[in-house]
Amino acid sequence: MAGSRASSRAKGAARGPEPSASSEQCLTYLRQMKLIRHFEDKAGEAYSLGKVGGFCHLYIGQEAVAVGSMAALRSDDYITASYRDHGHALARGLTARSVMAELFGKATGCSHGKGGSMHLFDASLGFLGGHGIVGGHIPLTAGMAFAAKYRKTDQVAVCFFGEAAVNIGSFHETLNMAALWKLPAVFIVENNGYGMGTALARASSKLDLAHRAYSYEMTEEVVDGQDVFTVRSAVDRAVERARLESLPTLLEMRTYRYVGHSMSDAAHGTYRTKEEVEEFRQRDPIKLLEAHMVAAKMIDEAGLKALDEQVVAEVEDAVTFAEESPDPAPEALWTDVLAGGQ
Ligand SMILES: Cc1ncc(C[n+]2csc(CCOP(=O)(O)OP(=O)(O)O)c2C)c(N)n1
Ligand SMILES: [Mg+2]
Repeated sequence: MAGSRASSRAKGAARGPEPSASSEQCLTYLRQMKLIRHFEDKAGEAYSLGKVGGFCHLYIGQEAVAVGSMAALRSDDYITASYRDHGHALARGLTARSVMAELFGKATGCSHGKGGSMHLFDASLGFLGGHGIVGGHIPLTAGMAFAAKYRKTDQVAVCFFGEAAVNIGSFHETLNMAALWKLPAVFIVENNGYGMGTALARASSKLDLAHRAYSYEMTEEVVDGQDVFTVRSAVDRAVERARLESLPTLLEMRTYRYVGHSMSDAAHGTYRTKEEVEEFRQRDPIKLLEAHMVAAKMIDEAGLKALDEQVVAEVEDAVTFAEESPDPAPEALWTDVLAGGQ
């Protein structure tokens, strides 16, 4: 049964130490996760209204992975993500306006309207995509880590990808070279249990994906991807290993997406049961953090409501901005084509 397999995925994921984050830090995490969740709701809505072209993959359910991870990084570190990249971009600090405008294909988008949902970029923030080819950005990230090591900048390169990518050749080639050359890289596999409609057990001979690192003498860790504190501390350790010892790490974040693979499949799809989705909703990363903050008296009902209102207003503003922005000019076809171009 898909359900029982999915349930077993949550087992074995290490829970971190008791959260020691300050209330200010918790508030930042909560605000970012709520922003991503609401942004994604609105992106899905805009897609259904025909305002977003191309593909669109929502990050609903996985927010703690991007938010906890980005909090562990320095502002000059490098980041790459797969096509499911809205959450990573927002958590890294791209504005809701620039990401929404990119989804709408507008000139004010972070990739000037030429990338769309799957190709969000902002080099000034070290956010180097948004990549549509499964596993295609894993070797690129090793290249960034190599550049950092070569230039002795002590930057770290972090790569986010789905669990279907661990069966792609470039994953293995990259892990081998990253370990051999001692590259300052962090490889984060977001194991949400499915590659499109295919459950992990139907596609992978081994379910403990972090163990793939054994073959390459690389440190690995299995992480509860629904708990932002656990994510943060695991990425802290991996980043320290990369920055101080120039060693790579493979982190397997166990998570779940609450909506379809992309806008082309139904909310939960035919490959999993409603009950399974419901089971994972019990560990909604936003609810877990809210519960912690309420219990610790860091926030009350009024505070939560105010936060919701803030993110609703921010996303509303982003949609209006995207709608009112101009399309890219025809001449823009000739720019951003080559590195160093205009
Ligand atoms: C090389 C390659 N093969 C196939 C596809 C089509 N494809 C798009 S998404 C996807 C599933 C990937 O699943 P996973 O890596 O688990 O990421 P998730 O969508 O769950 O975030 C596939 C097979 C692709 N984009 N690239
Ligand atoms: Mg997946």
